[in-house]
Amino acid sequence: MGKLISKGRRERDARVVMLGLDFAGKSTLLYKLKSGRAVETCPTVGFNVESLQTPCRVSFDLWDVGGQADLRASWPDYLEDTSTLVFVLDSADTARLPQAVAALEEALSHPSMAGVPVLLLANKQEVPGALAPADLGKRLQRGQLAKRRWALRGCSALTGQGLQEIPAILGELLRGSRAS
Ligand SMILES: Nc1nc2c(ncn2[C@@H]2O[C@H](COP(=O)(O)OP(=O)(O)OP(=O)(O)O)[C@@H](O)[C@H]2O)c(=O)[nH]1
Ligand SMILES: [Mg+2]
Repeated sequence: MGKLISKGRRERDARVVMLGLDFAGKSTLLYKLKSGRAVETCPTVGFNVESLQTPCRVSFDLWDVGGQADLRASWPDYLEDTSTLVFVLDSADTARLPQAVAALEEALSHPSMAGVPVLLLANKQEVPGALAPADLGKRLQRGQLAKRRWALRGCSALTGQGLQEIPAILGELLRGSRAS
C-alpha cells in the first residue's frame, strides 16, 4: 500500500521537502514557483512552506528548509513522512559541489528517506560558466541515489528557465512514491 495512503493521509497532504546548501536558491525557487516572480530573499532560518499543485491537480506542500551550515543538523527533523525530496545545487559554485554532494548523500541516508524519490535541481544555469546538468550528474555519488528513483534538471530560479516542467516531474515522482 502506498506510503501516503497507509498513513491515512490525503493526496493534498503530500509533503515535498527542499534541501540544499545555503545560497543554492531554494527560497527563490519556492516563490518563483508559487508566484511566478523572482523575489528578493534573506537566508532562511527555519523554513518556508507553500502549497503548490501538479498539472494533474495533486496538491503538495513544498517545504524550503534553511541550508546554512549550523542549520543542517536540523534537516532530519523535516524528513519524516517526506513523499519526495527536492535537492537544489548551485551550478555556479563548483568549489562547494563536493560539500553539496556529501550533504545530499547524508540526507538520503536518513532512515525516513529509504526509497523516497529525489528531484535534483541544477540551479543558476543562466550564470556564465555554470556546470551543465550532465556534467554535474557525473559528479554525484551513486550510493544512495541508486536505491531510489531520481531525476536531474537544470533551471534558473532567477529567469524561470526550466521551472515550468518541475510541477509535472514532481507529480510523476509523487505518483511513484504513492505506488511504492
Ligand atoms: N544568478 C542566479 N542567482 C540566483 C538564482 N536563484 C537564486 N539566486 C540568488 O542566490 C542567492 C541565494 O538565494 P536563496 O533563494 O536565498 O538561497 P537559499 O538556498 O534559500 O539559501 P538559504 O536560505 O540560506 O538556505 C540570492 O541572491 C538569489 O537571488 C539563479 O537561478 N540564478
Ligand atoms: Mg532560503
